[in-house]
Amino acid sequence: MQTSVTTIEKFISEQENRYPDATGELSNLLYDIALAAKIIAAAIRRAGLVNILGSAGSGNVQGEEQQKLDILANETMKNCLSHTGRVCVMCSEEEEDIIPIPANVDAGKYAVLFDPLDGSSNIDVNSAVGTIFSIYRRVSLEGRGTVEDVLQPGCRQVAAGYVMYGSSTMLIYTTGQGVHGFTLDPTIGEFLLCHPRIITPRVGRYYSINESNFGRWDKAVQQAVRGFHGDRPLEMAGKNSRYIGSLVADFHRNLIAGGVFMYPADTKNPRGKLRLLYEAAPMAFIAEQAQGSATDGLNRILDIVPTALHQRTPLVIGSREDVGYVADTLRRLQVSPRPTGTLETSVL
Ligand code: P6P
Repeated sequence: MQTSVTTIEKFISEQENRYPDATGELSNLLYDIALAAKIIAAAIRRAGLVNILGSAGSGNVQGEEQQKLDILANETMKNCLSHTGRVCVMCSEEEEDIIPIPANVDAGKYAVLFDPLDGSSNIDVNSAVGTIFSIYRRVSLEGRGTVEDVLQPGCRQVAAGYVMYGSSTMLIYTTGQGVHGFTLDPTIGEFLLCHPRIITPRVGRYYSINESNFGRWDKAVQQAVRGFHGDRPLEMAGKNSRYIGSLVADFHRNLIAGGVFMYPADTKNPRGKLRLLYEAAPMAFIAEQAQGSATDGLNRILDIVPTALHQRTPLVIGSREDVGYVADTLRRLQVSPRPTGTLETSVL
């Protein structure tokens, strides 16, 4: 019987003990998110069963269940975070405005942003989906949190992570001291350490991009992707293509095996499709902590100063040399970088 298992609580506590001035609030906040992940995972594991049960009833039960799962994940994150006294404000992909803390609860020192269930359209085909979270220290001085506590550049994150509901449920996070992975053991309801200090390979095996958008990309982007096809082997060896259409799943595979994920701007999404605050920025923090990198094609994601809650950005993220190759290709083809968020044309 293996007895050297390390639970996420034990691991976070050991990490915290390295900082004498740590109050334990951030650790407890991470436990709160781990609890939310367990609740969401249990609901997702039953989604198929609901579908089977639902077949005796209305045909659209699964559809309602899909929407319910988005809402359930959002409500679960809010319920696990809002009454703790550790959070001053939240922001969710599912809600237009910032989410205030209940009036009868002390506002804490952290702002938490999340995409509660990213890629949820994949649930009905049993593909991996995920929860993505990002944590900042508040900048407002007291009272209820404000939008300024949320609109911070990614370089100010104090923690970020994601939960992947795949063949197993994994929680990956960083607090700036490396990237660490945990797998949920459903028999005991604990996240157990499985991937301490993840380092992503310098050059990846995979490239992940929705090639059906090829005709809508800028010429420079098309050139960069052709490089991943292997048409300029002296510059970049060809890679295997893998694309699930779920950011957490595509990112996680590349993080472990090495690879680059791209969601460029295109004529349909002139600022890109993915959201800066609760998709690109937390994943960028993780990528950089795993010795990878993340840009909008040219500019470091973590340096972008957000101006809107649901602001979108082009994204190139993963193995450092692959991300650098894309930027070099765009520069070589003289794609002029514009201040992020003001792209008129699909630069990337
Ligand atoms: P497309 C899922 O809807 C999502 O937001 C990300 O998880 C994923 O990377 C992307 O959209 C997929 O977009 O246009 O390729 O289907």
